[in-house]
Amino acid sequence: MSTGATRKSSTKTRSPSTSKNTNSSKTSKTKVARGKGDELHQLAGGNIAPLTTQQGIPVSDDQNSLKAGPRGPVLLEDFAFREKIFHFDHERIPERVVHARGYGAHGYFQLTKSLAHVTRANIFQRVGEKTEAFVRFSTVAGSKGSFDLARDVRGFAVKLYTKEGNWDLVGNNIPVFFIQDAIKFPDVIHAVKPEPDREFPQAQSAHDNFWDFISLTPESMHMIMWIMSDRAIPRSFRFMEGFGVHTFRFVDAKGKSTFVKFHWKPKLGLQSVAWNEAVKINGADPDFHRRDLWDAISSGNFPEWDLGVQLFDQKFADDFEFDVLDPTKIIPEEVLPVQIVGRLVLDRLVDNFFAHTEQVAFCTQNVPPGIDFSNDPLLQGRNFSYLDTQLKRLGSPNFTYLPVNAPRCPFANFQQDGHMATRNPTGRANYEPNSWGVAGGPREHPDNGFKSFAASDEGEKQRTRPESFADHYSQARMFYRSQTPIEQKHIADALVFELSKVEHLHIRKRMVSHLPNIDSTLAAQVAKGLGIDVPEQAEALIPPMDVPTSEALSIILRGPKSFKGRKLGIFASDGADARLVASLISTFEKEGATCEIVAPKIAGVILSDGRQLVAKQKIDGGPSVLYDAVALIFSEEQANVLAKDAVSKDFLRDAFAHCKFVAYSPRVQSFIAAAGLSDELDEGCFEISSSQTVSSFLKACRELRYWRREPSVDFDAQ
Ligand code: HDE
Repeated sequence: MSTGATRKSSTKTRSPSTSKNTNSSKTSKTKVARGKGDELHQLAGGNIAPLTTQQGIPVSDDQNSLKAGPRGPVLLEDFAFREKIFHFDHERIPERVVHARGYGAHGYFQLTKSLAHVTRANIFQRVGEKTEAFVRFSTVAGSKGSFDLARDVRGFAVKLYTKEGNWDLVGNNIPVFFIQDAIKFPDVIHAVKPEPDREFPQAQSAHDNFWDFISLTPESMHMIMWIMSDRAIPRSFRFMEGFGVHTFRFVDAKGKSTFVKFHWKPKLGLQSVAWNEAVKINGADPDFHRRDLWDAISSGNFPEWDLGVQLFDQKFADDFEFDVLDPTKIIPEEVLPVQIVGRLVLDRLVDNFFAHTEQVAFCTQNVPPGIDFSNDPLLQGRNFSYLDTQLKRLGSPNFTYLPVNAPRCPFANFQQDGHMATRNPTGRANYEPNSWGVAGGPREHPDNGFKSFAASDEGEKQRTRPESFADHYSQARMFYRSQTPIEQKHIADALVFELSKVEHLHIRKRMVSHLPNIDSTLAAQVAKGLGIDVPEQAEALIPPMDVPTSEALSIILRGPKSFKGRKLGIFASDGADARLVASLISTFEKEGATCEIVAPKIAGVILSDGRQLVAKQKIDGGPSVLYDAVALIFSEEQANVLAKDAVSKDFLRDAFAHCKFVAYSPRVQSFIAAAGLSDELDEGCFEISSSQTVSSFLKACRELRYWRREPSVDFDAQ
């Protein structure tokens, strides 16, 4: 023990305690050492549970470590201190190698149409029956602490706790993938992640490595069209579709197989943000998507999706012009309709992020009897990867006992022990066969147990791609040509943006050389946006075909008919017309939308009738990018004052530039002029003064954006 600290003066004692306690009366030293804990405990009436170590030993002082004298060295003997620091040091587990940033919620699946005729899967038998579910949404490339609105695929992973075991449908919000064979997965992910020498850029595909890989991988072109489209910058998880991507099999009680593709369709419709908006949202609110889900569920607006299936047989698969095992292809809904068979509702937030969202372990190989795999080589590779990665992340094969991962149906087998075994069988038999009768443990079930579909596959062992996977451009073309002109412009803009961040000209050119195979106008626009000539067309293994376009691929053509679930930002000033504010709020809330008040000060504003309207955001923290539509309700006097405030003007300028519907109260011309928009106002802008004009504004907002404005405010790829 050190005896170095021999100074006795109590006035030298340092403590985090209150000033009252630091007065150096005789007893103050002891009081200080015992610290806040006791005091707060008493404040709460002594009903707080005592703080203990992990071993249950009550802790007397959690403010000061054990020392040899007030200024002496800390003693190794202090087991409470050591345990606390030891546990803290080990709080982190490895983040997911992909899809690290995610957000989850609990809910249920409810069957609305029986699928008993095609599958024996228990979950699809009884209409009306509910099955517990956990869903985790994610981005792919960014690390756990990255921002929500990266241009990226969104993970849409669903765990369904069925009566015959867990079914993990680990999908994305885009129905195709970059590659056709799982052996290329580490390459595509390495290429998109931060470059290994410099460890940037974070959560972005706009860099040389990504486009170098992509431009050398023509099979990715269909996926690239989706990734460059607004699908990759969704407004929120609640407004995006989900897809199982691969072809799976349903298997009925007699062992007959039907191919199936899974779709999740958001009840609120599809909606995305604009790219310039996404860039700004990431600064204003990096948690934009998780906050949206949190707010929706906590306010009782439970997000909901329909489950749809595309069912087909071997004959359809043989006749279809693309290979149904190729994960870079879709079967258009117009060719094979999506039948709605159930609904997924998220109605419960997690109460501990780590326990649920971080520890949830999705495994594509988790399928109950009645659901089976196809030979899609990506799916087959995933079936190895997911189990493997969970061991790395969660550290023990017993991750299946964690509450979020454990099946809700009974489960029993002879697997035993291992790190953190928390569920241990009792009794003598830990092997099978045994002759211990009932005490001998569980037995296999030849009738009800999982049986793989008896597919007959044979062939020479070879490392090869089937010829039927060789058409890399036709569906990319189909996707591009199925978009409305404004969506096509966004794809071109996105390519110009991304390739402008690529430093090496030969990579930019190599990428653009693929585009004429997709669409010559697209190629010309992107080349122009980059300031280069369209390079010589990349050679296609199979010349692209024109296949019929599909309306279902356009967000705008499948847009919602209402403003439900969206958010109106009301920027109000002192003296704002109280009746107008009330009318806006009641009209939009009746529609099922949320209204958020933005004001110069967080305390809010005093309305024309003298009442105070509390703000949710101070203007500097509530830019218009956070809202789907905006209304400016100012008094004439305050409009003149705010006309001098740059942030207030940005609120309007951005809303206008992002093609939002804008409403404004009468006599705010000075503000609009100061924002430079006096001559720009168009049919997407509404002067509102009565409940009729508020209704017309809402009616317009149902269209979500006034896209007709975009060509006059954004020249990216023009
Ligand atoms: Fe994943 N993927 N993936 N993936 N994936 C993972 O598993 C992998 C692919 C998807 O919220 C990892 O638990 C391979 C397609 C989602 O926890 C890992 C291949 C689709 C999530 C893995 C793919 C997905 C993951 C990392 C190519 C859409 C997040 C952490 C064959 C159908 C799940 C983990 C969650 C996560 C491997 C391709 C969706 C490494 C090898 C295609 C939604 O196992």
